[in-house]
Amino acid sequence: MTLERTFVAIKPDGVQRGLVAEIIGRFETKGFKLVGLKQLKPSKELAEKHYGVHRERPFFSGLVNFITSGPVVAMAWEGEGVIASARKLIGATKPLEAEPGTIRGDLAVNIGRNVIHGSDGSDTASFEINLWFKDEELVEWSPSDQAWRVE
Ligand code: 3AN
Repeated sequence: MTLERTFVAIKPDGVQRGLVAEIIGRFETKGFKLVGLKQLKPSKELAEKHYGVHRERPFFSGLVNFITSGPVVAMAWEGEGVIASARKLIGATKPLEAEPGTIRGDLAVNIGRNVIHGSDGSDTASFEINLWFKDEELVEWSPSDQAWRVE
């Protein structure tokens, strides 16, 4: 079994709409392990690094303004296959195309207000976890019921 970690962030719209518990619950009840969690108002520098691949896109400055506008709940989740699974739990970027049952499919309607971010691959997951968290903010622990999740 290869354990992976991924970065997930509840964006300001998700926090403002009171969806934090609902969203964390989706990952918790799936069986993934929370290894990092904090709420912050991201700096412009952090937001620009995080969305660096979109620097040339027309929505870039709006995206940076939005993500820096309010609280973001940043999380690192661990588990087998968690990077791809988190993307499935999150659903398609355009919420109207996201399947019912996914976070965006159930909780959002608009691409610019799609409530959540999840790393799209192993390189971005490591980059984003290192960008958002210091090493000492990530907690190594073993769920006491692990034997009931994974054989
Ligand atoms: P995802 O978050 O599903 O990986 P990306 O990486 O294509 O999607 O886009 C990053 C973020 O940029 C999206 N979550 C969305 O908030 C925003 N975004 C993408 N495309 C647009 C767009 N056409 N207009 C406004 N915001 C957009």
